[in-house]
Amino acid sequence: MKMRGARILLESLRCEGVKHVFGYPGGAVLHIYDELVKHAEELGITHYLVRHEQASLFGAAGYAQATGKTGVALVTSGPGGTNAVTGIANAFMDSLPLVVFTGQVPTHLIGNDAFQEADLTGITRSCTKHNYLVKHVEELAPTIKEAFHVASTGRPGPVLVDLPKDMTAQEIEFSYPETIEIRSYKPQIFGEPKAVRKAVKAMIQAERPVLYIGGGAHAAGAYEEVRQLAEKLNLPTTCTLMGLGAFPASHPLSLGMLGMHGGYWTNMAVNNCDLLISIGARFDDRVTGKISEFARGAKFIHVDIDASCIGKNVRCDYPVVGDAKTVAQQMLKELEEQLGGGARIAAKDAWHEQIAAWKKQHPFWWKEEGDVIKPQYVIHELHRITKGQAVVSADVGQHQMWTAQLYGFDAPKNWLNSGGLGAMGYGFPAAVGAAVARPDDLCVAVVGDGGFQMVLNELATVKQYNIPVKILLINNGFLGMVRQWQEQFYEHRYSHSNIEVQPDFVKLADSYGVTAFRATKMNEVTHTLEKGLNTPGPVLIEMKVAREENVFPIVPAGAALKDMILQ
Ligand SMILES: Cc1ncc(C[n+]2csc(CCOP(=O)(O)OP(=O)(O)O)c2C)c(N)n1
Repeated sequence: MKMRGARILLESLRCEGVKHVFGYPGGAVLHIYDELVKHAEELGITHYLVRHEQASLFGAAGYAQATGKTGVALVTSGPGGTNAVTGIANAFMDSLPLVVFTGQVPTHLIGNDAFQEADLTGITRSCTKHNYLVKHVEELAPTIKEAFHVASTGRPGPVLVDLPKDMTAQEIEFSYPETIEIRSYKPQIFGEPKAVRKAVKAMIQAERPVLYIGGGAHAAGAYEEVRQLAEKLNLPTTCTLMGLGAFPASHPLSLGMLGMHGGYWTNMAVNNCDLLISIGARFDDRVTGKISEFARGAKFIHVDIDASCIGKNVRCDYPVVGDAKTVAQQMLKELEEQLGGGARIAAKDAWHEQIAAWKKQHPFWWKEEGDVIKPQYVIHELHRITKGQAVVSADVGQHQMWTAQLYGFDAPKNWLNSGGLGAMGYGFPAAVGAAVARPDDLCVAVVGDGGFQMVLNELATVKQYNIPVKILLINNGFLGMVRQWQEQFYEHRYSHSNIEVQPDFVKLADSYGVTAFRATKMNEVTHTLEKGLNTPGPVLIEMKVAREENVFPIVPAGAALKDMILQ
């Protein structure tokens, strides 16, 4: 059957199993929106109208983080596309599978400085895994097929498809390709057996190993394999900010998060290990601190599906290119073989005792001070009340780090945040995406008053669709993380980080028709949280917290992990 391009796009989404799209209309995508209103229901696609294009990307990213499926965003040309760039860059940094459709001026006007023209493929070249400008309607369906394939395979990432308006108007016979073959794109799934063998030998012999898990374990779904490796080899296991939840926080072998705001015991373990086994992590500077001092006495195993990651930041003794789940399976098999051949796993009792002693010496802590609400206590209570089972989406700042340190993620895909780009404004719209994807789960957005003010217009979105996100606003009246750095590293000079001038958030939520509660004293925290979390529909829960609380430990920028400041 002949269809215009706009309908072909929607039919292609149906073929890809897409059920949810986050978007914002405009002139260049009007044909698509017209087909949406006519056919969305029969195609089983629900479109969520956000209130700023950035939120469509963050919504799609939250959807992807909470499910592992590809998130889809649709925005118009020019400003629609440029407003989406932060969200695209975020997905690129955090390796999230997204397909982003942008409108473009008609092909004959491209390069004419036409109304709402922006070179979106040019602008996003360095922050997409791949991008396409569709110039012939015959290419539309195959391009979409390819876009979904590229976004979700190998190291996932955002793929942009730029759609000139005439491409969505022209008619052609629709057929969707069943398979796709890209000659130059063949992600390596299996690790090279010799490399796996060498790595496993080192793992068996190590006396002070640490297993270091990153977001790649989520992307590959390597949960069971990672757990088995840790248990069989008795490996203390740490997760990056992006890896949290890939290994259960309550597991006896769990060390929690490492890096700039990692636990003292975790960073000490990494610093003193003799073998660091990295699976799906990229040795980000927030993890390593001063690179020349990072785990100096250790050998490194680095498993990554992206060969370009290996050796990029740290030297690597045992590189293994491959999918985290597949390589971990290969490692388990190899382990059995080497043990069957007489190899003996090195004893590690002294190592575990040492780590336990470090933990006892400096656990996470905070000081209670009268009535004033301590933000750490709020996160502690959130964990207790939700039994650690909520989907928690954080924004960026101090509250993000306290949540990462204290929520204790046991299950995968329950922790969403902007790790690589650190984009304020992520937490709330990402929680919207998660709540759309997982309607049966409690979704909480933990946000600061700075980041929330970047996206609070999305209160209209959650009201319009009755999306039951619980927004937990940790309000300290400061751009808290900036203020902390100014206090610690700029002699208390609080330059433009005070944001006490702000709306009455409870009244503001109320004006959107969103239920809101506020606590101002420690003894109000628990029941305010319980009331908010148990109220159906979208809810704002504001906690007026201590204004100048700091996140500890902190490794100063550029310092070695061992030089973390503890209080
Ligand atoms: C879009 C963007 N702009 C600026 C920053 C730099 N930045 C990092 S944390 C932070 C403060 C966040 O303040 P708030 O949202 O109130 O959270 P808090 O740190 O107080 O918990 C800022 C400005 C950023 N990460 N993202």
